[in-house]
Amino acid sequence: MLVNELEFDTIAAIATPFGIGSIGVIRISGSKAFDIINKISSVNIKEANKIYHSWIIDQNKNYIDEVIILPFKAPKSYTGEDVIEINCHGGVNNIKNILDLVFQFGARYAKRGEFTKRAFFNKKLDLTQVESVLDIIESNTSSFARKSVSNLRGKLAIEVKNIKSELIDLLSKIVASIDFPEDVCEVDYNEIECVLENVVSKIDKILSFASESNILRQGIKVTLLGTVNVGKSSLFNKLLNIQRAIVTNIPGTTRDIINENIVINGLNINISDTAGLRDIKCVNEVEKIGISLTHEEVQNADLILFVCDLASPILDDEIELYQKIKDKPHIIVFSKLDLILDKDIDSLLKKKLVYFENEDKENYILISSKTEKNIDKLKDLIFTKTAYSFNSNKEIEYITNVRQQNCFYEAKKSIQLAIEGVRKKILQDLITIDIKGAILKLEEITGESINEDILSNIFENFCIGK
Ligand SMILES: Nc1nc2c(ncn2[C@@H]2O[C@H](COP(=O)(O)OP(=O)(O)OP(=O)(O)O)[C@@H](O)[C@H]2O)c(=O)[nH]1
Ligand SMILES: [Mg+2]
Repeated sequence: MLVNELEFDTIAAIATPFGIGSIGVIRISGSKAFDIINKISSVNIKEANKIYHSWIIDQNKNYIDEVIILPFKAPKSYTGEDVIEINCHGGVNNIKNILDLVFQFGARYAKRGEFTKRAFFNKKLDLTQVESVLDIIESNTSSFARKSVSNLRGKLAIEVKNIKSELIDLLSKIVASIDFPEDVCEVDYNEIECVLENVVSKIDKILSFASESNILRQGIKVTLLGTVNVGKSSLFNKLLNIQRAIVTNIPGTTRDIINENIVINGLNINISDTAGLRDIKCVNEVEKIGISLTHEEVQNADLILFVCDLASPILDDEIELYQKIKDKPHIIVFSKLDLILDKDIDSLLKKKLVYFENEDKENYILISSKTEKNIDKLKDLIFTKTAYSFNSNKEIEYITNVRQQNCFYEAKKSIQLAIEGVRKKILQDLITIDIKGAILKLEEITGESINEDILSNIFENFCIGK
């Protein structure tokens, strides 16, 4: 399989988004890249790392576009092959005209992630770097993009290699003593345990940033919940700063779940507005469906904003609903503050809080979507609440994804088995089996040993042209 993968043909694709823009970049990679460009360029392209100003010309000597051409020679390119980048004028049809010519002269359309796949097979990038490329492209927040760059620079891969080389050194010592018992004495069990413990603590350090990594990558799911007409959609619109959801004084306005993303202090928050909950007997079929969707949405929420109208008397439905969600992470949002006279706020709040088991100050807030009072404070509260395991001041040293984390957990499991063996002083030959198991799992992280299904899975997430 690997051999076939290495017999690459020449591929091409647009590397910039397909649409209207001042510049579009077409990338060609493979052994025919220079041949192809020289068949369609007004200037002869031969030297690498030079910038050529040229025209693209078709077989009938028609001028197609004025371009800048950047040639790279293997192995000094992104893919490790000969690469030509054509900077042309943006615009779907112009790019298509040039790409058609490139295809006519022998390139084929690149598949998803194929350029990066070639970079991986040509050892220009290891698998952690490949995954960081995807993270950088797809990051929802600038903080995640910035953090992902550390892995593109090889931060995770270098640490994995360090850990692996400690295990390989240990393994070689043990194997040498087994193979040449007369010449090499048996490795001291204490020494083996010491190396293995050290490896576990290094893996633990990487894994200690796992939940922060996951939060940075996926963001947090926040759901607005409450009875009808309490002001959920009004608050949703204020948090987004756009009129996204319909707001009326008719109870049961919202039916479908509406999802949008906002960024608070560098954290990606996926916020959803839901149908207000009320007695299902009083509502029509459409609202019934909306209500059942709300229940599902609450199950998946990382944080619930329980909206309660401060200006209206508390409802039985509200008390019942609160009992259902009180053990999940939540904030009680008392809405419509502008409708209450300042002098009445404290006593009203006191009365309402009784129904909410007199929750602590940090679990509730009073807001007005109309005057925007405390909307920014609510955003801060959402951040501190959702960031219970995420401290933006904590320097996240290692960014990992779930695949990498699973490999680390598996590697750690094998080493712990080896440590148990060491403590029982079992034959050192048997201990090597678990050490080898851990090494294989570490190699899976960097892609030195990996199965084809996992690889395909990773590259299928890429876009065409990357
Ligand atoms: N004065 C005042 N009125 C508000 C405020 N927030 C919402 N309202 C009004 O309350 C009514 C209901 O608001 P919505 O935001 O649609 O309430 P909802 O909870 O989404 O309602 P459903 O979708 O029916 O469940 C509308 O008439 C809003 O203008 C507020 O902060 N102050
Ligand atoms: Mg609504």
